[in-house]
Amino acid sequence: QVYLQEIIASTIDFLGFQKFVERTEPNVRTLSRASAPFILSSTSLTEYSGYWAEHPEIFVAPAHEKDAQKRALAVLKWFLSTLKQQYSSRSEKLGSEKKPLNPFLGELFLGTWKNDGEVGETKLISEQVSHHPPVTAYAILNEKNGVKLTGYNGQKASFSKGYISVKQVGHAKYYLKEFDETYLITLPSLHIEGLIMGSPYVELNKSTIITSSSGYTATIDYSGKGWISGKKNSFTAILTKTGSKDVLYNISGQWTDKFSINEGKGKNEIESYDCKAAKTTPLYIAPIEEQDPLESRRAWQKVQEAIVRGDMETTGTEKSKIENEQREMRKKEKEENREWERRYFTRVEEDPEFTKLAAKTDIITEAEKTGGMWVFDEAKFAKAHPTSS
Ligand code: HCR
Repeated sequence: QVYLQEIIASTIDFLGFQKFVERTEPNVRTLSRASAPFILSSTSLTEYSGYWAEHPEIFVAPAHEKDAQKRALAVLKWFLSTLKQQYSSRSEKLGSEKKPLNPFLGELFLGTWKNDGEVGETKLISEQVSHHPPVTAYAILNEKNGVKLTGYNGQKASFSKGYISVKQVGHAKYYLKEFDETYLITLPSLHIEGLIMGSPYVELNKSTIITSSSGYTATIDYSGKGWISGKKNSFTAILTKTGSKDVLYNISGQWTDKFSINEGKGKNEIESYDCKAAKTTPLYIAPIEEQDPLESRRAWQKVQEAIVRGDMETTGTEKSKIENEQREMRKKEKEENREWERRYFTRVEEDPEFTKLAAKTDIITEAEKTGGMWVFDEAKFAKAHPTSS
């Protein structure tokens, strides 16, 4: 019981839903500032943006596909290949899902995947663009292949009887320079399972839509244990021409295990993918002493070391130092009537590319506007990295 309360409380604390819970779940309130060591991760949420491209060769593969239909399939395959990293890598590495560090406004996580040959370098830029509500924006750039992924996401949680559901707010855009083609990707909802057994893990629900400016739409439907296949982390996906019901390809399997890609509606397999066998490329991150003070691992160093040691007192003290410093900064900005300048992203009222493609998806526009829409700002990037591009 205490374990469940601690997890719910910690998720509330993290996703900033104190007020809602104070009204609906008063027992949980007293715990909402506490965090038991067994659920804490030493990784900040800004690092999660890297999960989009841990297989850089799959990330850039669509750039080499001349046929538009096969290109749309390659984008779908890349997206599916990211799910295991995004939603189950903590459970695999740490034994269960953990609560990440809540990034401060302006926090950065920068890195590079250095691949040889055709793939080349892929840069990761992740920035916390909002603290209340928490929103992380990212850009992943592979100049050699002309591939760019940009996006942002926040989360909204709801609770009922120890069951945590998380809705993601935001979207991603995958861009191919050679074909001047954009794919708008919606983000799946998720819930936390295994709470009763004391080993929380993520299960995805509902669906993801990927719709392209070239006229293709992929729909991925998630189902967990006890659904059609009875296996956890299951999904079925179809690729069609946008607006058509004719299935060009269908894919089914488990996003943490194996899936098979079939032509048409039936079981005519043309490829299979083994999520467990696919090797990831390590992300190169500058040594701490060379990092900007706003870079995640430098800023959180003392907290992270304390979490790893299991030293909860130092964890609390060092966390409070960061939080107090941030509070002071926000106070000063308010007094001076200015806003924190985001380093790589800009808030916009409307993103025309998004508006055009979003009409074909189930993205709720109001939700998208929570805290603004964030776009990668090429001019800011060029200023910060004069030698790239
Ligand atoms: C919900 C979650 C924080 C947000 C994490 C997101 C949605 C962040 C964006 C990434 O691209 C994908 C992603 C993957 C994670 O699965 C998801 C996290 C899972 C748990 C965490 C809660 C805030 C922590 C709950 C407390 C634990 C102990 C269960």
